[in-house]
Amino acid sequence: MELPDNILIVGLGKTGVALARFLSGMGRKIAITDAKNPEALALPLKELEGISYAGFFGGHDRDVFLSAPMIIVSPGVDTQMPLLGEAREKGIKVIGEMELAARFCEKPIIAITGTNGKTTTTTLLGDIFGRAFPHVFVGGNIGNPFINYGLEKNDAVYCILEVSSFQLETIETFHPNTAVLLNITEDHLDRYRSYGEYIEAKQRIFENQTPEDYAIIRKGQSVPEGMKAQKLYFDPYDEVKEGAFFRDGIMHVRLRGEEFLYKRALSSLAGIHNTENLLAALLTAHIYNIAPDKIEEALKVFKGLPHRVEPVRELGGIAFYNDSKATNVDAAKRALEGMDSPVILIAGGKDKGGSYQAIAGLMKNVKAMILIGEAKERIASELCGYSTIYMETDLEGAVERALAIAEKGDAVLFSPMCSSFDMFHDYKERGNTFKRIVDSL
Ligand code: UMA
Repeated sequence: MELPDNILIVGLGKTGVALARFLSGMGRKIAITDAKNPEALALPLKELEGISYAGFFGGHDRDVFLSAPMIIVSPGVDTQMPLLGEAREKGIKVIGEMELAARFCEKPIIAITGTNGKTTTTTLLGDIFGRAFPHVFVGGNIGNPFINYGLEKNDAVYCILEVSSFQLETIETFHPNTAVLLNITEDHLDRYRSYGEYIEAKQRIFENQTPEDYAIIRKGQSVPEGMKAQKLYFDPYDEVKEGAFFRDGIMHVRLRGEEFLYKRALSSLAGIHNTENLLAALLTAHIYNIAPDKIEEALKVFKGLPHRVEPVRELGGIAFYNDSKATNVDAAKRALEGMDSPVILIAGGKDKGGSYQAIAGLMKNVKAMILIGEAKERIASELCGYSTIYMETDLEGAVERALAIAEKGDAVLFSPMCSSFDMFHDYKERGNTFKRIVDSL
């Protein structure tokens, strides 16, 4: 891709820092703008030491947006922002980091999206492929911006990428050889004008695929009309002719006339949602003819990720679980489905505009719900009558309340159903705070 001499980067988080390094390495003059002021950006600014750039922090200036021939946005930047609209009208090229990185990557891409399970599936696939090939790049929404691929002297055989709807919004040529769509449920309705708009963004993962490519899809999930890739389905309940399914404790992969069997018990990841993640990963691995013994090794070793129904501690017969990554209602629903003891649910955070009703049917197992954060009133109004509700001002208060009302044999589950940005930097900081509070009890 032809890059102009001057480029504006919008957002100085992980993506902005990686973009600045890449573009300055390409000899480009860069400007960086971020809505936050320099004090709040102390950490990323430190990472830019040694790089030359013009910084415009503490807001977004119109002249800055309209003066560069190309603007590259971070995923957290709303692509409907009026200043970006004005820039496009003026003929300024506006693209996202994922698209830019794709233009500099000649390796086959395996991309994974879905509302939930994408980090788990991406990490497991990275592990499986890492056993079969000398080097694979694992990145994207997982926390390692794809543009870092261009920074490494890269001998990766494959790029395995977690991609979010935000990243897919700004693609043009991004072309995964295999695209995995795990599931779509309501999320990010604070960014999208409708659920339909969110679905459309997610489905763009298939947009540039050709008949040589594969699309791996949860059976029953709607896909765009006219998509060209070969579709393979996975289903945790029913048999599929070709694809992957689960029956009587065995995961089956049927592909190109062969069938491969894996005991579900090889993996310690619990829950039907994880069966879905495993099926999607197995099917993807078999597309690339990875040997079953390598896949089995990875299944046995992979113990799941922190902040996803992570056991923290048992205290007086009460088990505490950190599920801070449950930033939407569907993730909390999956966590509740996996609990076989009575639950004290701690939830709340920054509201994303969706409905919380999806867990109503599971509330019979919830002895009490303790709510915190900006969303607490709305959650309470949607779920009152299903369980006893307590309101607390912070996570400490919520954990203390949970300890006071829990009995031996109960589980205290912190599954917020909301993003963390009302009180924390991100879900990791929120989960670590929860673990620290629980450990100090
Ligand atoms: N900012 C502005 N103007 C705006 C909006 C944001 O200047 O209008 C600035 C913020 O002040 C902040 C910076 O942009 O300083 C943050 O940019 P960002 O939100 O894009 O964050 P990054 O650190 O670059 O992380 C992003 C992804 N974040 C989001 O999509 C919100 C990370 O996914 C991803 O790991 C990383 O790029 C590398 O690809 C996180 C996430 O929450 C985990 N993703 C969502 C999800 O999984 O549900 C989509």
